[in-house]
Amino acid sequence: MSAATPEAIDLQQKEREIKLLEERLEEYFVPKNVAIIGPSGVGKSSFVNSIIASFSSKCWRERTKVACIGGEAMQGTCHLIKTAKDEYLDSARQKEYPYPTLIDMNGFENQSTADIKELLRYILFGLIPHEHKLRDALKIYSDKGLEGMKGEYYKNEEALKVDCLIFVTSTTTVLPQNLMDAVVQVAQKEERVIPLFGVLTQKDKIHDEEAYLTKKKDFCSKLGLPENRFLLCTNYCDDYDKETGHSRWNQVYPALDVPILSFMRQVCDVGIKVLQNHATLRKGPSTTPQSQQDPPRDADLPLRDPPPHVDNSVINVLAFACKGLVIAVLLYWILTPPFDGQQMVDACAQFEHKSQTLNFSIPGIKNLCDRIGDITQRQLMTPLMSFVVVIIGIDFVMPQIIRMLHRLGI
Ligand SMILES: Nc1nc2c(ncn2[C@@H]2O[C@H](COP(=O)(O)OP(=O)(O)O)[C@@H](O)[C@H]2O)c(=O)[nH]1
Ligand SMILES: [Mg+2]
Repeated sequence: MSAATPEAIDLQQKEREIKLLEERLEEYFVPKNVAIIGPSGVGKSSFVNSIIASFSSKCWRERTKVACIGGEAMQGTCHLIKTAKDEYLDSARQKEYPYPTLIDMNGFENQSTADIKELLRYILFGLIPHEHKLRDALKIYSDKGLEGMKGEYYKNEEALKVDCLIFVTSTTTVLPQNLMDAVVQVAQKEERVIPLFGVLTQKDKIHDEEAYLTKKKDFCSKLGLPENRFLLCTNYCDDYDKETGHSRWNQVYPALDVPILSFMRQVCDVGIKVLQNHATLRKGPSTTPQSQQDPPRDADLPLRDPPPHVDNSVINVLAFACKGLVIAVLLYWILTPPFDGQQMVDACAQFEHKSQTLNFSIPGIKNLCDRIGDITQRQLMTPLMSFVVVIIGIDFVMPQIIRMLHRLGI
């Protein structure tokens, strides 16, 4: 047997990693909202694209815009961009798994000011919608303060409530201590505690191993990251294409994918979850007075009454019950005979009595009267209800069966 090429081994490793990731994803149904934060130019958008490429077996594709170094676009568009699994996955089989929704954020610099922290708070609670310009939110804060922010965003659904936050910076830049401070405070020290991960990009640019190790140590200790929550990686980028002499447009690079995939397996683990997830930013008293000038410790900001927690499975059962009720009422109405069943029963009783006393029989009417129970509505109830239960049961079970077949690759 001929020896496998290094590329083949890498591809096999990648497939193994995807399988391991999917085994983790099998443990729950709703995709996690994973947000990426860090200062501009460190490779956040490249990292989002690299995660997506690592999930793919075809080729890298641009899903979120990468800035070009030195160009005007370097400042980025500063939007919050959500990319859900249905937009980025290639195969129907993979779409059956709750691959994460990735949230790319441009516009944060190395600051830990009150406005940055408040914006971050709104983002983490999912109140800033897809494609919203983060600089607009900061302008609202500077023009109208917290009341302005509340007026603008409290009405939004908590649609993008963040389940996991990845702080990205690069091996080539100075650690953004202020932004790291802000993230630790808002994501880790308030009521709702969000799991934090850290990524250092531009592994390909490390020349001084010792300086890198010092940076990694500082980065991990500042963010409180254990080894399993840290990743050093090279992203899909022009530099890597040049190094390999290939183009990412036409392929994936398993050597870049494998570390990213095993990191994402940690990020997507069902056990890594938000503490006090029910907490909400909405309702209750304003945080305005102190925060406008000398902000209090953010941990002290009052978090408001939690909304009633409604379990999705309860909603599902209620929806099925309503559907069952509607079908039952419709069928009852359709199948009700167009005559009064009781009159028919009485007529048959009289016929029975007369035919016995006068000793005669009319076979057609006798047959009809023998089967009277079948055509009056009361007797229809049992088959009717069984029918409804079977229909609803199929509704409930079919999606699970289809999902299982997809997973088996059928
Ligand atoms: N050499 C190298 N360049 C990278 C890497 N990641 C990103 N870049 C480059 O860094 C620049 C900024 O990347 P971008 O993803 O837009 O950064 P963002 O502003 O944080 O979203 C782009 O030119 C990327 O090609 C990497 O791992 N290695
Ligand atoms: Mg970007």
